[in-house]
Amino acid sequence: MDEAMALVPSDVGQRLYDTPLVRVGSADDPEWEEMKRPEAVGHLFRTPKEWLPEAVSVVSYFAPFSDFVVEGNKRDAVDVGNGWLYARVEGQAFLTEVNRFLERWFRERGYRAVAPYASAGFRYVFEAGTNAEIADKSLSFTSNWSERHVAYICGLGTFSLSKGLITERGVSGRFGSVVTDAPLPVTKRRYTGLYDYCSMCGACVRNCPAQAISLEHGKSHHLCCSYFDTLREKYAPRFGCGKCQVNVPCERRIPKKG
Ligand code: B12
Ligand code: SF4
Ligand code: SF4
Repeated sequence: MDEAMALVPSDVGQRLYDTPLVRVGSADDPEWEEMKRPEAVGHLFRTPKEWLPEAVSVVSYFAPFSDFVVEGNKRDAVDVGNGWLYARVEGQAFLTEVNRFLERWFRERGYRAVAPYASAGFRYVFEAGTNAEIADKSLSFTSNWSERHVAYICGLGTFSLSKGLITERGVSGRFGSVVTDAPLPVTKRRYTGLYDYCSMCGACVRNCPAQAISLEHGKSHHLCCSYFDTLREKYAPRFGCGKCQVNVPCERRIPKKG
């Protein structure tokens, strides 16, 4: 965090991320096609071979948020911590650079590589019909490269009630990935179920200021996103919330069940 970015002088020099977790998936994994099912990501999703026809491996990483980011977002039940705001905006810009660095790293060694989320071909839609570039106006809250679904296939972790992906280092953090034709050792998934790492404890339900999560119906992207819109003005040019990812048993680890 440098002086130009910092909201208050004491934030200068703070780190946003801890050491990442890295896992590798096979581009031939039959799970990629499953992502096109409407209940998974939907037909917008592009498999690794649709991003790079020669694809062999997918490298997916999780960058856990630092204490500065996580602890700062716990101080108030509603107000968003400075670190969390930086992590959403500058922290994501940093990961976009990491994704591009990974592309270059493979290319300089003679391999092909594409980082979909950092590429010009990445597409996402929030509320249905709001993205002019997406022909199917019925699609909502989806993308052509969902980093959590990619991480799930690559062995990084499982989904949860709050819809965040829980890794061995918890849910508080962000994901990135690169598709390459480099042959790499594939990680064995340590889970079989979509929600294996979630204890269904309900702490995220109680934390959510938008009442967007319930034990009965899971998480509503619509309520979460509408709440986000109310925060954009308050924190402009930044935004964020993430109260479902702090002060919860899955914050930094796989929670105990029972
Ligand atoms: C659109 C989007 C949003 C939207 C909608 C959320 C969403 N999940 O789609 C909004 C604006 C609400 C949002 C909010 C936030 N987001 Co967001 N967002 C994205 C984005 C750009 C695309 C997500 C996407 O493609 N979703 C696809 C849909 C289909 O996902 P889904 O509905 O959750 O999937 C369910 C179904 O697939 C279902 N399912 C049913 N049947 C089946 C069958 C199979 C086989 C499978 C696999 C699944 C499945 O299970 C899934 C989970 O329940 C990604 C970046 C990216 N490129 O991935 C970041 C991303 C998901 N966001 C992220 C973060 C951090 C946040 C916020 C914390 C923001 C903040 N800074 O405060 C909040 C958290 C909200 C929450 N509780 O999840 C992180 C996730 C971190 C994590 N640990 O999971 C991502 C990956 C960004 C990143 N670079 O890391 N986000
Ligand atoms: S707080 Fe509890 S219910 Fe919510 S995602 Fe984490 S483990 Fe699951
Ligand atoms: S990001 Fe905020 S509004 Fe969205 S589900 Fe999590 S706690 Fe609720």
